[in-house]
Amino acid sequence: MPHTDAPWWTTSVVYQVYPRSFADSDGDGIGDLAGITGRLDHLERLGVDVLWLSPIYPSPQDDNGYDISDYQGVDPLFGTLPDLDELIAQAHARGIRVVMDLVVNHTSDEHPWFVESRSSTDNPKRDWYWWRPARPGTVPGEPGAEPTNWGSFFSGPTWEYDETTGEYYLHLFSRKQPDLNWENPEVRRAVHQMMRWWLDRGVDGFRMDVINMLSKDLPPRDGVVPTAERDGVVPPGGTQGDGGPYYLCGPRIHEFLAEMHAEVVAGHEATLLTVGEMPGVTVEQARLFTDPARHEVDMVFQFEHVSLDQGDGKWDVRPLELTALKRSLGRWQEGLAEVGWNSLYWNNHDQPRAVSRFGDDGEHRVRSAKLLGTVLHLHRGTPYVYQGEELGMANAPFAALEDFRDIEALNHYRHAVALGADPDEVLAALRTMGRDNARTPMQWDASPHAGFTTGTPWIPVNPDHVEVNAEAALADPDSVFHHYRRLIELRRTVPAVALGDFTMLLPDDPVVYAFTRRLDDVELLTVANFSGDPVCPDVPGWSEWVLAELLLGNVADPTGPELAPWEARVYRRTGSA
Ligand code: TEU
Repeated sequence: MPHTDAPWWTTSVVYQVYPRSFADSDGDGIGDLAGITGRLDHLERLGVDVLWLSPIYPSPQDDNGYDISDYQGVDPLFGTLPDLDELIAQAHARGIRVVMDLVVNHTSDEHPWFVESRSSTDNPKRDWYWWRPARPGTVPGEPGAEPTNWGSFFSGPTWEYDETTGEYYLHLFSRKQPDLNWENPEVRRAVHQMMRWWLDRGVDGFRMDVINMLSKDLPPRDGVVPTAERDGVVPPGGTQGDGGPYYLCGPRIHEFLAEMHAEVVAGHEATLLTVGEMPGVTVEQARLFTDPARHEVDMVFQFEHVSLDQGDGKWDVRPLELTALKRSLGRWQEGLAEVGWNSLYWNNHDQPRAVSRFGDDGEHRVRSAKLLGTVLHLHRGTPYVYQGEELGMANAPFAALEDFRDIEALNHYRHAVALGADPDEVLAALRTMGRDNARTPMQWDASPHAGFTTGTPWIPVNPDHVEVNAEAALADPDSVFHHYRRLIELRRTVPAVALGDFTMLLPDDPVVYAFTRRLDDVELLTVANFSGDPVCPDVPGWSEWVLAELLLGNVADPTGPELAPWEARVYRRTGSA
C-alpha cells in the first residue's frame, strides 16, 4: 500500500489490559476501571496509541467476563458506566483510543436472551441459540446422546442437555457460554444495534472474540475422531470429534462480517480499529478478511505461531523449533504483503508469558524479553503489547492445582485425570501452557501484592515482583520498559518500520532470526540470537552491515560481528536496492 494513504493503525501499537488483573482501586482484590484510569500515565509513558480492554460487562464470571449477561453495562466488580466514560475521556485526553472486547459468538447462560430461549420451545427467543434434539435412537441426557460428537474448548461435549424442554444447546466454550444463532437476522440486528450504542458512547473499535466461529456449517454433523481414539486409546480429552470444520470460517462468515461492517463501521473507518480473533484461520482466509476492498475487518489474530510448541492439542507441549517459527511468521508476512494487514503478538490473556515460552526467564530474562519485543515490533503489522510484557513479566511458579483459577485449566485437569492421565504430568502442562500465567496481577512495585491491591488478590502475585516491577523499570534506562518505549517510537518515526517490505533471511538457521525491511531507499536489518551461546550470524553482507547505523540493540556498545547470548540488533542504511 502506498504509505501516503496508509490507515492510522499502521503506525500504531495497541496495549491490552485484562481489567481483573491490572489495578485494584477499592481493595476487593480484583482490578477495576478506576484502577485502570489511575494508571493511564504508564500507558502514556510507554507511548501506545490504543487501549484494548478485555470484557468489563456484567457477567457471572464463569470465564472471567467472556460470558456476558448484559452487553450494555459494566459489572459492579469493575465499577459503573460513568467510571467507563471517565476512563474513555481520560484515555482520549492522552491521545489513546479505546477498543472494547466484543464477545458475540456466545452470551452467558444468564443473559435474558438465553433465559427466555431455554424457557420453552415456542418462546420467540428459542431460535436465537442452537437447540437440537438428542441423536436419534438414544436416550436424551445419557452420555452419547449429544446431537454431534464435538469436543468443547473447555473439555467435555459442546452440547448441554436442558431438562426444561428435553433438548440440547450448543456451547463451543463453557456450558455457561451458549452459542448465539447468527443465522437468525434478529440476533444480528440486536448485535449491530449494541455496537452502534458503544460507538455513540465514544469507543474507538472492537476486538472481536472468536469471530470466525459465528457461521456454522449446517446441519451440524459429527467431526472426525483422532486416529488414536479410533484405535481405542482414550486420550486426556476423552473420545470426542473435531467440530472445527463445521464452525471455523463457516459458509456465511464473510457475509456476516461484511454486514456488520456496513451496519456499524461504515462511515467511521478513518477513526476505528477492528480486529477479529480467529483461531484456525489460514493466511488465504486472512487475506480475504482483511482486504480493504471487502470491508470486513482491519486485521485478524491468527494462531499458527502460538501453536508450534504444541502437538496433539494445547496441553501436549513440545519444544519450539526456531525454523518453524520463522517459516510460519514469514509466510504470514508474505501472504499479507500486498493485500491485507497482520496483527503481531506473542502474548495475550490466553497465552503463557512470552519470555518464559520463547526466551530465557532465568539469567537472560531482561535481554531475551527485549529481543522478543525487537523481533516482533520490526515485523510488518500492528504490534500488540499485553500488560506486563513491557516489564518482561514471566510465568508464575504455580505449585499445586489450588493455585489455578482458570476454567479451562480446572476442567482439563478434572477430565484428564478422570480418564487416567498422570496428575503430575497434567499439572506440568498447566504450568507451561495455562492461561493463568498471563493473569497474575500486574507488577507495579516491590511492595506486598506488587501495588496491585491493598486487599487479597484474586490470584497470587508472582513473587518475582520484588525485582520485576514498573517502578524499578521506569527508573532503569536499560529496562525492558524503556526498550519497548523505543520500539514504539521507532514505528512512528521510521516509516520503513511501519510500511517497509519484509524479506526473511537465513530460514534454515536454528538460532538466528534475521530479516530486512525496505521502503524506498531505506533498508533495515533485524538480527537476533535466540540462544544462550554467542553466534556469528551468516547474514549476507554482514561485515558491511556491522558498519551501518545501529538503530537499536539490547546489549551495551555492540560492535563486532559476534552476537552475544540473546542479543538483537536493528541496523539502518540508505542507498539504492
Ligand atoms: O479465546 C478463544 C480461543 O480459542 C483460545 O485462545 C482459548 O483461550 C483457549 O485457550 C483455547 O484453548 C477467546 C478469549 O480470548 C478467551 O479468553 C475466551 O475464553 C474464549 O474466547 C471464549 O470467549
